[in-house]
Amino acid sequence: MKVLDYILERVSRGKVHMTLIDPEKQPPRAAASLAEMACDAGTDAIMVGGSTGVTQDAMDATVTAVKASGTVPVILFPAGASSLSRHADALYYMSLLNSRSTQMIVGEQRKAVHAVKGWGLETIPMAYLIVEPGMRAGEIGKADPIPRGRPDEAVEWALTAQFMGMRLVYLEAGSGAPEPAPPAMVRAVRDAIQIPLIVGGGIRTPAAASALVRAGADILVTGTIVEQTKDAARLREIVAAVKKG
Ligand code: 1GP
Repeated sequence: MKVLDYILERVSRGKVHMTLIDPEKQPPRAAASLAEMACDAGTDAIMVGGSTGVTQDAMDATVTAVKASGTVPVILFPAGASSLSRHADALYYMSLLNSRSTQMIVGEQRKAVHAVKGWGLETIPMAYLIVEPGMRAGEIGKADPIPRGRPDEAVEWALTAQFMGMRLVYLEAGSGAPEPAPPAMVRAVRDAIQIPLIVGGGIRTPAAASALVRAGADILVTGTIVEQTKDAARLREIVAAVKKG
């Protein structure tokens, strides 16, 4: 089964949780333990990536370790063409639509084509939209972040993505953001588009997770909470809040 079909099937049955693991934050063996913990907690997929210069070797080592200890698909979430791995199950072929840099919209994507084609890696077209504050992802991506009080702007970007054929839309407040994307923005986007909506960045509590899924997010992504606390109970509570919808 293709990973996109797996995601769409899960989304059709309920809310979905994904865990982000950044290869820069810990060695591969520790990443494997995090993946195991996340799978035990009920996460539906592991995303591997980070905002800053992860080398292909680091990606390969982490993806291989995570695949060996996890039980769910491993999807690349790369900052650019130099941080890919042939060992993943799929690659989010992301375009940072609200970047000021063509490199982040189509340039890195163009650089990646030969490796991706050669490896036969599944590509999942995804629009990546940075919402204030955006954190490192916003800086590295040279984004003009969507203001938190402008759900209408988020709707315009998300519809642009859908009309261009993207299969997923990701509203990203940035890893470690003080607060996630506003639920009112999530609701406005959910009401406007027909494709699944991913929300990530700054989700640390079951209450925040509940508010976002109730606002209409189909998929929630958490990273920092697992990496920093390694708290399996906290992660289980967040996944449970997501699944409860
Ligand atoms: C970042 O949305 C993800 O791309 C995860 O963010 O690390 O804040 O959970 P956190």
